Amino acid sequence: MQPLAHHIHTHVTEKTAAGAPRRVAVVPHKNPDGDTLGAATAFLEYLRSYGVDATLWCKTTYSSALAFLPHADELRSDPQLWREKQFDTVCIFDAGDPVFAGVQDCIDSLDKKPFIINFDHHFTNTNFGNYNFVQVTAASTTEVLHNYFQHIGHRINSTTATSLLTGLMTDTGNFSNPATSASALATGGALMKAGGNYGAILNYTYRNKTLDGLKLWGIALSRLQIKPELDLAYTVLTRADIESLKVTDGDVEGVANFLNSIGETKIALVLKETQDGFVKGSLRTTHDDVDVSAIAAMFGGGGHKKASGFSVRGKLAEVGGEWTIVSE
Ligand SMILES: [Mn+2]
Repeated sequence: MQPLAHHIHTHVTEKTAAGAPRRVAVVPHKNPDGDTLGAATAFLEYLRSYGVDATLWCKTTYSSALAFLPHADELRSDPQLWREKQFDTVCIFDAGDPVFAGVQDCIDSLDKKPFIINFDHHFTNTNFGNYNFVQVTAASTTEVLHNYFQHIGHRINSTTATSLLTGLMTDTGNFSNPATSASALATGGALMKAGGNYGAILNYTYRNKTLDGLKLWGIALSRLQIKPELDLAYTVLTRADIESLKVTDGDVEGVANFLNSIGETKIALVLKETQDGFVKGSLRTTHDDVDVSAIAAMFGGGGHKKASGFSVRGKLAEVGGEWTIVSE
């Protein structure tokens, strides 16, 4: 058995000094995607099977596309719950650090510093936990968690398999983007065998486009520009675009992934205005000789070599037929 996995399993399942079960916060990162919420809900199911007092908590709620996930309806977002529950252990999924996860303030509000367990696959992870189960070659945090369950010999039920398969499918673009490794496919196969509901995941997370969502894609595609000197294809979405249609930020997410299928350039970029006065950039590449996390880092962002992002204060403006970011 892998020692670290064994230590984590022992920690979460053992009783506290007072003889009570541990009080564990299970935390997906804010604005949760399929990977972080899939991992967190799978971990919640695992903890419950050992009688652990586990609470699913996230700073923000999830999109309707993820409402099918088991336990998603139990998700709490009220910061005062941390004062009430006084968690002794905090498990964070798919986040490079607790600030990105959106729980640093909550951790600081506890009377006693909690024990932190960190499950992730981002190579920018700061190893912020007391235990860090971080595997940067994994396609998703749910693949990391699947490895963890294998190490401790935890048998996966169909509910857990659906949660884990969701993260694997959403982070690999249904096994199509460069994160799709042999082990990702093998893990996907194992999860389907364990009862993971591939069809339901596909219907909820992918075949879920609305008419207004597709119209937004139309706007994005009509503004598409190529910068040959930067090997870049880019487009922009303003608040006015997003607010003129009944769409959520989730509807915009797939545009960068879609632009990544352009063969003429190596880098895809989508700039979108956020509600709070920022411009968010989503960078993608399919090429091994390009590291888009380095580009994101120049703007204070981060992420993966092939998928990264950044946020800068400002808004989008069209100047002489070209879009730029201007400060307000
Ligand atoms: Mn992930």
